[in-house]
Amino acid sequence: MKFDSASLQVYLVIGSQNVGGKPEEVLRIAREACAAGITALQYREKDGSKLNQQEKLNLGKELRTITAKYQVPLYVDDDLELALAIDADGIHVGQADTKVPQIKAAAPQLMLGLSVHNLDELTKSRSVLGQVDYLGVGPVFATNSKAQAKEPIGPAGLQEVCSQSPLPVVAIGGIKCHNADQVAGKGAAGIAVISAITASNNIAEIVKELKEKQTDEK
Ligand code: 3NM
Repeated sequence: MKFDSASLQVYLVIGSQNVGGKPEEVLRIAREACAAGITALQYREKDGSKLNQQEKLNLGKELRTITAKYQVPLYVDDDLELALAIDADGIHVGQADTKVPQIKAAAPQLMLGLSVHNLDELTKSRSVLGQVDYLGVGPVFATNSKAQAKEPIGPAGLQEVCSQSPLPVVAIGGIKCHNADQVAGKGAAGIAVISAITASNNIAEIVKELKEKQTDEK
């Protein structure tokens, strides 16, 4: 699949650890969110995930089926083997994860996202940006969804990184309906969320609102 920055508009990140360890909840939310119009989905088993390899593989395959049905690009967080095994469209890595050149060499067909938290990390990543499709930048606001999240950079910090980034940016961290308008207009192509969607009782409505806020402010 060829990368399109429009796919960053409303990007759901999800793993069993975000929904009380229940794979069937991941699937329900993924189905509802895809039907509601999310533009990308990242399967992220981390931060206390209790699934074993086989369970991850099973869940990943089911997510592949759902996302394929809705033509939503599927990324896997920091697990190249799993990304290849479930035929994902892409992989997302952090600064401390497997390095970009190794991933690109092993799987040139995968789209590739890289997390960058500030200008310093952007500068340090310059040499590999030619191999990367988009940057994940955050946390913009405080978040409870990631273990050892860094200090929030705020909308101004986001704007600063976006202004220096040669690549499209998806903003992440603590973004909800009530603060999404502070993120819009700062140069990001879209927003990535966990809890705004996983904790919602009305996923269709939340996805619609998050999308509208993106479109309104640009
Ligand atoms: N990465 P929520 S923040 C997975 O800053 C992730 O790189 C972050 O979850 C980063 O939308 C984060 O619930 C968690 O705040 C986002």
